[in-house]
Amino acid sequence: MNNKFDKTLDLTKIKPYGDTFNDGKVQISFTLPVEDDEKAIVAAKILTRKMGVKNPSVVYHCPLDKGFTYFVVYGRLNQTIDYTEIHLDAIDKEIMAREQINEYIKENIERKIIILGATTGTDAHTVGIDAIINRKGYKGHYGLESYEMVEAYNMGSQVPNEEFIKRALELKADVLLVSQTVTQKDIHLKNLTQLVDLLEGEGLRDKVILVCGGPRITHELAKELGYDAGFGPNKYAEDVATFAIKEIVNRKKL
Ligand code: B12
Repeated sequence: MNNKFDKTLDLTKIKPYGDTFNDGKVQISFTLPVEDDEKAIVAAKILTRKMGVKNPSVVYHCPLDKGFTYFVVYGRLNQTIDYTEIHLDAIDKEIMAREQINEYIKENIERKIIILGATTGTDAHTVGIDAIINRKGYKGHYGLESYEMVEAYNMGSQVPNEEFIKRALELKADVLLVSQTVTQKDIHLKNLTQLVDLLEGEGLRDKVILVCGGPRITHELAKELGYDAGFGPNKYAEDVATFAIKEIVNRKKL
């Protein structure tokens, strides 16, 4: 056994790990709008050095289209971060199963809860909201429509915020679920905050549990935008249902 390698785990100074512990090795990929040639490789190295990466080496490059080149660059980072300094406002990690959720609602809320969901604004991605709401669910996790104690409605995609709110009022929804694939220069973040503003304008914001989700959504981002919670990839109906029912019960206690 070779003992010359650093094996120290110091959570106040963590850095990336590639080949051996604390070696700082990273792999970065990006595209530059130039032809795939020797000059482009030098450009990729200069750019990576500017990112703070030491000894960059271009290990892969290929033309994506005329005038566009894709690169993979390896290198080393000296920077460290203090992992112990990161404090998140995290969502409860104990996720209930569908049956437990139904039982919890029966015992603590004593009526069906009403959940309305949509992909709002210009966003056309429907698969995320369908995964959460539609009966068949996603990856073996049944959707909210299959929950005995949940009345779930899915408005689909490209739903204007005003229409979403109108339907929420008609249904007297307890929980609003918004799916958003944040892209196109962040126009979707503006759409998410517009919904919060409109709900506040209607005096509804505190009366509903407002949750968003999508491939680039984190709980932290959702809170920043004025939502009660946010869910990203690998989250399913039971994650959001557990959060929502606990939140309904907590609010009743206040
Ligand atoms: C299918 C697809 C499309 C289809 C959508 C059709 C449809 N009916 O949905 C079409 C062709 C319309 C499309 C269009 C575009 N797309 Co598109 N699309 C995809 C693709 C291939 C799959 C997305 C998907 O269905 N994922 C599966 C679902 C289940 O995953 P999910 O949405 O993340 O949902 C999970 C979680 O996020 C979470 N979740 C999601 N919503 C919610 C909501 C709540 C309340 C909760 C609790 C949880 C939750 O739960 C789900 C299950 O775990 C992805 C690439 C990829 N492989 O992911 C690109 C992708 C999402 N699209 C992308 C882009 C850029 C676009 C366009 C802007 C392209 C363009 N320039 O025109 C347009 C936008 C059009 C518009 N107006 O919105 C980018 C987004 C980049 C980014 N920043 O993240 C991706 C990642 C492709 C890429 N690599 O560039 N797209």
